[in-house]
Amino acid sequence: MSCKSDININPHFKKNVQELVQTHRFDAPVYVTRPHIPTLETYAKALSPAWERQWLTNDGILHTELELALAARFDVPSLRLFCNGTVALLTALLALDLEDGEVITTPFTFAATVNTLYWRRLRPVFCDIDPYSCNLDPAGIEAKITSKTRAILPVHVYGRPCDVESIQAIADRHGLPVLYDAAHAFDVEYKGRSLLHYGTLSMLSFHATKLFNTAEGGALASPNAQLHDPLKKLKNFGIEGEDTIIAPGINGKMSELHAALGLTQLENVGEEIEGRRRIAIYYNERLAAVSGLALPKFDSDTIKSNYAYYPLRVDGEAYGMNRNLLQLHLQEFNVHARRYFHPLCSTSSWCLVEPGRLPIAEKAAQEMLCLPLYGTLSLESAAVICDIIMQLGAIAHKTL
Ligand code: T4K
Repeated sequence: MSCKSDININPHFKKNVQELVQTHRFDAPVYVTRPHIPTLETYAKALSPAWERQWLTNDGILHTELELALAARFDVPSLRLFCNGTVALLTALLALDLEDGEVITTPFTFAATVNTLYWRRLRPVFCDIDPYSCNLDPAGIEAKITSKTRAILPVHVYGRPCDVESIQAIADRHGLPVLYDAAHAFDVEYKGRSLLHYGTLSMLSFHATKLFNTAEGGALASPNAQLHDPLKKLKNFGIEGEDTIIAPGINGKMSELHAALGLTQLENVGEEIEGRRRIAIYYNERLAAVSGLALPKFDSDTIKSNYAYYPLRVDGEAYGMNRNLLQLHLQEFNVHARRYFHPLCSTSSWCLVEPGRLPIAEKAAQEMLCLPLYGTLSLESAAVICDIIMQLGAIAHKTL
């Protein structure tokens, strides 16, 4: 078979794709995700206690209610809300007094994970990832630990749990804190309890693109209450009472408008997960027979998944076209799949790693494509998306 980059100039391929576009193009864009939102009436009702009190932020009652409800949901002794996940992560670095050293982390994540290190003059030391989970591979961590290492910052990518036991064993041997980026891990359980029970602190993101969202928002959770009070002060400029500034804190507070949105979501986030599960299982059934596509696995004996993403892995040779071309062609059908996570964080100019040093992550960044997955995506739409993917592969094989 010829090189799949020939596809765009091959007239037979083009003609066949155009014919498929005629019959399978969506009228409205199908995005990688859509936020789970209440009706405006429901939202207004949830917000009304704040309106009545004319109290919009700074520890409002809706904020407190959401904070307590989430702590109870995950059964953790400490959970603090933030204005977004990035500021939560930054505040965690401050709370753990991490500055001017090295942090061992993964290159296969959203830019925010690694960018926060820059703000504390911490140098990311990248370890390669596990080829299946795409999470930091514990096997590579110990060799990277030096006298300058201050912490380990793993990410539960796509909500798939990291190898938390191995990571904790390494951290304990070296006396290092573990700060999890759990932006994708809302409601994920490992061995019967929330994943947030692992590590020193875990950050959640409640961005509009997340399973549970407050438009913008985030949280820090911990299996112990040691940092519960300091975090409250640090996210409020580091002030204590009216007379003392205890640390160079930040404005990381979540407003009542955001908390109200979160409270409405809590009531039916289970339905959102169920809606996503139906689509993810359907994708798995329909796409299983397509050569060159590696499909995600979900729930297992030890893991309760949250179906936050549907990461499809594309082997270009076997499928008929590579991931980038598949993404481009899907756009012709108004299907907007996303290359989470490309580019790797290790390609940023401020922490550049030579190509070839992180081979497993580099391959994943070339091959992963997240398909549309959200609770209101209909099975009919998912069926059309599967048809398109199957037929694009077949056309590539037939015409090249
Ligand atoms: N760590 C990790 C591992 C993360 O994934 C993230 C965030 C963070 C840390 C930082 O947490 P935050 O500070 O954000 O709380 C999005 C999000 O902006 C970002 O929050 C998220 N990760 C990342 C994975 O995805 P983009 O550039 O893909 O967003 P955007 O605007 O292209 O949205 C994607 C699609 O979602 C759109 O095509 C349509 C749909 N969408 C989006 C928005 C904002 C809607 O339907 N409605 C909306 O309101 O980054």
